[in-house]
Amino acid sequence: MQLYSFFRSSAAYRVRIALNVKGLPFETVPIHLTKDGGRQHSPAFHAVNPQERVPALALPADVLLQSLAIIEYLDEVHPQPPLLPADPIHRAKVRAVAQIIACDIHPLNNVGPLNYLRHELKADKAAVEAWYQHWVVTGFQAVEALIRPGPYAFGPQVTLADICLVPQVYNARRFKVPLDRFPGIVAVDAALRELPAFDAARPELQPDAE
Ligand SMILES: N[C@@H](CCC(=O)N[C@@H](CS)C(=O)NCC(=O)O)C(=O)O
Repeated sequence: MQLYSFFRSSAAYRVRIALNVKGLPFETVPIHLTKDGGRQHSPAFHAVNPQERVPALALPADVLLQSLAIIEYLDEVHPQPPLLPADPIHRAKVRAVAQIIACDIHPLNNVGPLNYLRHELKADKAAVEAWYQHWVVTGFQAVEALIRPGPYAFGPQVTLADICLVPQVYNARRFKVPLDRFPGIVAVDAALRELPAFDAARPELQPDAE
């Protein structure tokens, strides 16, 4: 498998973690999101992903898009270890936390919207940072209330919620969002980053890291 990735992309970071948790080898194909106006917009990558975003996972005969869809595919085809609990109520709770991060926090703080704030709406650096922090804090308030640390977000098994949480905490730290109000999230993040599958996926260790 080939993973079209950018070292700092939190959506690609999720898929790297999932591949590592499943023990699946993959080759990284770096797509730089800012050089040359963003290489995700190149014709070559457009042919891979018409949405012009990473991640994309190339299988021998197909390409999968969208981190959550890719991770659920991996979980269906390689069920061990499972990334969702067996109980339907517990599955829904894990998916809810994953979706707060992937569908509610991340899209507002993504490359495209931040560039729109900077270039179209002429927001200065302080305003962009305030926007970024606001949406992380709002989302993390919900995540903090919903997780049940022990040691991971929903107990001793790594789930989809954990896979979404660590990259979002990484991003929050990068943008200097104060995390002291979220002791549960901080503890879960620290416990997860001890795991080799999470450690190997971190941005600094990727072949395209800067
Ligand atoms: N919902 C998508 C988000 C993918 C996404 O937006 N990726 C960002 C990097 S984290 C990207 O490629 N942005 C490029 C751009 O907006 O031009 C997923 O979960 O895969």
